[in-house]
Amino acid sequence: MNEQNVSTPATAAPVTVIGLGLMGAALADAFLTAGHPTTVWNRTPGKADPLVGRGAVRAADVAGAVTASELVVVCVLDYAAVRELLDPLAESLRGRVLVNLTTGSPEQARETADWAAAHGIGYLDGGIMTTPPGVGDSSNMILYAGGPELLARHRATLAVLGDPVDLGADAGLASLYDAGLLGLMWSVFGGWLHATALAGADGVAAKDFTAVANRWLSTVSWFMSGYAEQIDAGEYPGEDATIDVQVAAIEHLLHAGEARGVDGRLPRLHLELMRAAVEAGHGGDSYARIIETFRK
Ligand code: FVH
Repeated sequence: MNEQNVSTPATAAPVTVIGLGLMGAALADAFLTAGHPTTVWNRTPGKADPLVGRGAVRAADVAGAVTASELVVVCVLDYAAVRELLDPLAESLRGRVLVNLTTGSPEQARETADWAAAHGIGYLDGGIMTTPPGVGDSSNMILYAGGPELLARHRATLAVLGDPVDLGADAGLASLYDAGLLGLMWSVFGGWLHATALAGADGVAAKDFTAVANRWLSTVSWFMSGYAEQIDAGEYPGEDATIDVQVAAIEHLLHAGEARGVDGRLPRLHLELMRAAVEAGHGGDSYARIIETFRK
């Protein structure tokens, strides 16, 4: 146990963590570091050993884990595992708060919230927007949905995992945001890797290109904020740059890639989306207009 990392504020509430895979272990570790009395349980018991060595209490079974704390955090593979573990313990959970940080669909989240409500269980559905090494860093977000009052009551405890972002009363929204934000991440990764391959073909080191790319992303983020206002207004004036001008620009990306033997599927997809907007008569609009293609 690393005593130097563990502080014990008088107000640290007891918490239970069920599921000690890579993420669950990181969550339990963050609670311990912040001085919360932490009870842990995992299907494969040995995964609890390092946490027990840091001061966690090992529950003998899931029922013991559930009854050890008012706040019960679960982070297992999927919702099927959550329900398999907790359905038989609904009565033990009554009056407690279940925080489900397992990844799932909005529909699964809403169904689990309904199950919890039917049994008098407080329910928060969450989406962890980082990987295990980022848990405990307040610059990383953890999205919560389904219980603004519950989140307010337990904010101080949950804040030790990351910055809690309240998405409101609809329990499906953390999963919906999570799925969409992962899609955004994969699109960014794809564009960055394609561009890094392009620059690399002319001898540019990935780290050199990425330093410039990261600055560009903050400008792109600024574009997005402006375009979001257009989307909410349902109007897409091409007052900064039109789709027409971007069709011309993306041709250069395609040609540069072809000349260097770089796979062009990603820019061709963007060109296809832009051309659809142009063919529908919207070439003079801003790039935000392309949301209409996704909506179809
Ligand atoms: N790792 C990450 O970066 C991401 C970040 C965003 C959120 N995800 C989600 O977190 C859930 C758990 O992910 P994980 O990375 O901890 O996954 P594993 O290390 O594979 O651990 C899986 C745990 O689930 C337990 N488990 C699986 N099936 C069952 C079951 N039927 N009954 C009880 N427990 C079950 C497994 O137990 P064991 O195999 O050790 O016995 C692990 O504790 C996941 O939803 C991510 O999408 C992580």
